Amino acid sequence: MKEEILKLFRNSAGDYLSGESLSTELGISRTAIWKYINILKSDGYTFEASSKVGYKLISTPDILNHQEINPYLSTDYLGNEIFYYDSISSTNTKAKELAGDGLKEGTLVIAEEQTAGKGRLGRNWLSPKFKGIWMSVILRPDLNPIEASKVTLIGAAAVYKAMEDFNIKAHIKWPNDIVLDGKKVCGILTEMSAELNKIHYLIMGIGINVNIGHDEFNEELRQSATSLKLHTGRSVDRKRLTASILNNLEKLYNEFRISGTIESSVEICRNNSILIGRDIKIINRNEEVHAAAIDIDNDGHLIVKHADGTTESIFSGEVSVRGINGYV
Ligand code: BT5
Repeated sequence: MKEEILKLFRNSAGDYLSGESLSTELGISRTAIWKYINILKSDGYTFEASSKVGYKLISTPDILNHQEINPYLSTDYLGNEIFYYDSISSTNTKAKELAGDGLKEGTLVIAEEQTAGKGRLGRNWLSPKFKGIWMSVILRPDLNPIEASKVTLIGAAAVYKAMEDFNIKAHIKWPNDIVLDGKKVCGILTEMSAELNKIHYLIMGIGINVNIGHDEFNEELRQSATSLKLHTGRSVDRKRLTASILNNLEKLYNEFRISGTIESSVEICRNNSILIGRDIKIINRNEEVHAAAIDIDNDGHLIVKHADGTTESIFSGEVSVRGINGYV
């Protein structure tokens, strides 16, 4: 009912709605309307009330639940169902649990804060409350498990496009980072449950530093991480950005579902790559190799050229890539 009341206010283009009209429209008593308005107030919505003309919605809270994201979503299935948490250990862990219970492709888990956010290979992911977008999507692609890393590129391309919608020009650092001003602003963690030749489900976890301030990063991250707010100098609307990522993700993922190719995503990753044309370090467990990044092929592999002139195609798996002198 809360969502239906909000919908009426959103459609009223900032006008007052009387208790009576709300009551008639929704088929509940005026006392019930008044109760719901009070609940919405305690959720962080503000209303102007006038005894003559009724209520006007003044502002909505900066939270990422279904009722706040849905008005900006144009997807068919991504984000239809949203599991929203004020605080959680890791949205990826929760999404895995839900996927194991059989929840549908497109189901989204989103939290205002993660207390044990995960990076790749057991690394940590800083996820302070209300300052970022910490979310995981359940996907069920019909794909051989060795090709799962392709999906990470679709995620990176979607985040890139969403930032572009906000006039923010980022770069993609293959395979799973988005970079601004030479620093990491977003990381993607794709995890899966599979048999030898069949994926049961895949979880795409996306973490974006939206409104994190300089002081909220620890000493180490200050060198390598940034946020959209630090880059633009102003707060960025997390709801619209979340919806824009999902809108872009569904488009790019649909191409893949229908044709099996990730060409549009690869093109975005290739054209906006921070690595191509640079000398890089490829770190695989304890081994470190220097090479020149020269391309990303249509399957999403990074093509590098070694000092002896041979080329190699690298698929993300467990490798980390760094610039010769630092993060990029
Ligand atoms: C990643 O790992 O970049 C994947 C991050 C995925 C986070 C999302 S949030 C929603 C979902 N739920 C989760 O639990 N995770 C996903 P990797 O490439 O391994 O990078 C991890 C490294 O990035 C760490 O070792 C730090 O050095 C650095 N790091 C940690 N937190 C950061 C942050 N907020 N911003 C930038 N860098 C960070």
